[in-house]
Amino acid sequence: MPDLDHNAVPEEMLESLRQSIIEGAAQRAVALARQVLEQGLDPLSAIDRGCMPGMDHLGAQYARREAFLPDLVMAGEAMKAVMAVLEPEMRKRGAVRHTRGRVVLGTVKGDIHEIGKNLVAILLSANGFEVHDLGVNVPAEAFVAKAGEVKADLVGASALLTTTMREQRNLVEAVQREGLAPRVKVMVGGAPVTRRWTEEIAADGYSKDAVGAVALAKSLVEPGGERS
Ligand code: B12
Repeated sequence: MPDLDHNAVPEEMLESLRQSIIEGAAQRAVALARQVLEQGLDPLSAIDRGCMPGMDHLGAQYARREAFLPDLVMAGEAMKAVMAVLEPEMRKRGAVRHTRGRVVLGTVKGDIHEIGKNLVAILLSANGFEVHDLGVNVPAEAFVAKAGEVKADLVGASALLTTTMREQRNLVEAVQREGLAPRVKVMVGGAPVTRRWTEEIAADGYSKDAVGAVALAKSLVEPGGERS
């Protein structure tokens, strides 16, 4: 039997794991994640070297219009399935996953549109953020209470109706009133939301899509991150 380079086996598997995330093949990704663990690779490396590069690659493809919304959704679901395997293993080994930041997310009061918000949640968690999704029809006070409870870095509010956008203003004001600002940043989104509206209500940033939301979140939590 030829000598095997011990690193070559996991590396090859990691490449397949990356590929399965890009393709949104959840079952294959889960099987590969299990194999990688069996090979002795630690779960953190599986995430950093297998899953994240896959998500980054797809994000770049999306920006170049070489991948589309359903691709992102499927990759996000595959990532979620893999995390369900890796996270318990990390806890068992006492490994602490580096969190890019804690985000409290929801659709504002009076609004039940959730598809875009869910996509933002999936991509943020897939990219290393700890997401606390409060669902839909969320009053400003609930965002603020949760942000305090989990020591959030970011609050993200989605609004799809011109009539509910004003709840985003209420949220910005509540965050300021409760003394969470400027440590806790507010990002807003949803089809009717514009940069102009973001500036008018003094939110910290907005993005027109979920990939942009990830970039925005990174820039807001990283030291020296730009306020957009
Ligand atoms: C699906 C849909 C529904 C579904 C929602 C199902 C669900 N579970 O979410 C149902 C049928 C329930 C619904 C109900 C209503 N809807 Co509706 N709905 C839509 C529709 C067709 C698509 C929305 C959608 O999911 N888009 C796809 C996602 C992926 O895009 P997105 O939400 O914009 O999210 C992206 C970005 O905006 C951004 N983003 C989103 N959130 C966030 C948050 C942050 C923090 C960041 C950074 C980024 C970000 O990233 C996302 C991903 O890329 C839109 C039309 C449209 N084209 O937008 C109308 C639309 C939003 N609805 C509309 C209306 C009027 C209603 C109703 C009032 C209808 C009625 N008379 O009952 C009710 C409102 C109920 C309520 N109280 O909320 C209007 C709003 C008009 C206006 N200007 O206010 C629209 C524009 C349709 C229209 N042209 O008239 N709706």
